[in-house]
Amino acid sequence: MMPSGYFPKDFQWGVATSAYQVEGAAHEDGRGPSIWDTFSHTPGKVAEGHTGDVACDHYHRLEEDLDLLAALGVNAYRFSVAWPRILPSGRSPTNPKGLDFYDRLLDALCARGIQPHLTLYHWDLPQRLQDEGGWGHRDTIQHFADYAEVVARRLGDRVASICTLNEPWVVATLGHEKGIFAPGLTDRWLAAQVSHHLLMAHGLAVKAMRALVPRVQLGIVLNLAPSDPARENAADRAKAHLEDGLLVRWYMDPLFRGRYPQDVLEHLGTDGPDVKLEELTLIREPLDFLGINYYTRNFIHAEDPNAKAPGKMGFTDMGWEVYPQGLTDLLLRLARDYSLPPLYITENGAAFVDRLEGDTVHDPERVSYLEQHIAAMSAARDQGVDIRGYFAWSFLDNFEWASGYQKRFGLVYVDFDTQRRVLKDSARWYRDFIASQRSR
Ligand code: IFM
Repeated sequence: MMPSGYFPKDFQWGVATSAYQVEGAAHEDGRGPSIWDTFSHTPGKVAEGHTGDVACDHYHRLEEDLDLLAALGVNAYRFSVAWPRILPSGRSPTNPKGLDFYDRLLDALCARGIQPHLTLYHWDLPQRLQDEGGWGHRDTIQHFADYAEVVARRLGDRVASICTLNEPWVVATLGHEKGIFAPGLTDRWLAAQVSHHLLMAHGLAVKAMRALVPRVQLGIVLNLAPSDPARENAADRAKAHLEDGLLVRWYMDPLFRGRYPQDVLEHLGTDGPDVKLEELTLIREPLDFLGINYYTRNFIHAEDPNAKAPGKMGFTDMGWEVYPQGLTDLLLRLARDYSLPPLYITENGAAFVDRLEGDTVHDPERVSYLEQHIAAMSAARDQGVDIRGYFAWSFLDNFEWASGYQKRFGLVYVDFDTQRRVLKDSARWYRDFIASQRSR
């Protein structure tokens, strides 16, 4: 079955990855260490002690992987470049071999007619900058803008878009408040400063790149979800509103309205960031696109933080509710509440337990997940939301952060012992779906 809806011929159908999750070659060709190298090598931080040292070995298998990408028929590929591969200590001097790798990646994509969508920061801060205070230190803002300039100058001639940050909520909250992602800190005050510094770094980088690559679409990617009250009572509704503030409005309001939400500032109290007017102006720098990563909704119960959502369509291997309606709801709400640039669904996908059977992996749940979410996106488009592309997460099974290699999100199965790649049924389904769109 194919999702209904009409998508224009130039709609971007892609898949996504990120550098640390797929590249491997952690110590090669002058790459410096990042906070995820340090974190994953710290005992107890990642499931089974897995690290991204080898990952999918994509660094050495570039051509083979891009052939596979081309075989899927995608016209777009979203990937990130590793800051510590390009600037091993976070600042100049640049590492020519690091830039050469991405140069080859872009040439190889262009040769295959696939549009490159580049992300500057998918969580791999150079360790040297972390040692100097990381995102908690204001100097990192300028270092990021300098890095953005280096990338724009060298790679900006072949990319369709550049995204500054992937999921700043994850960096601030999971990395600096909950401590479950690198750099593993647990300080709410610091997390709030970090979120503000990240947004300023985003604005400064956009400003710097705009002058250098006026043709390239510039934007940011946020992980967003509706926060639905578990019950129809005042307490659940109030908690859900706050959760929405922390996840959605804390990022959307400064980016598109020029202010932080008052209720969240009050909630943070003295832990809130110290914000100046000119900083809000910087954060509000106009954007060409907003990327949205959607996986599930939040289900909010005032007293029980572990309240389980109904899950009428099931749960993924991450324990996340399959809830495609949430994507439609979210998109309609954002279009209603904000004056938005064009949108991309920059990530959407699901981890399920996959079993390799000879040369196949049957993953009907993933097929159904993709189909339902594409239909949910289509429903929002039909109601007028301007969505220009969809990227399935992920192209390959890869290093799923604190879950290591235990959770598989790929359309392509990776045997991590042999590095063999095998198309799952979902990859074939996506290929056929894209082909059916082209032949309409
Ligand atoms: O694997 C991650 C990705 O790096 C960022 N967004 C969510 C994905 C699944 O957890």
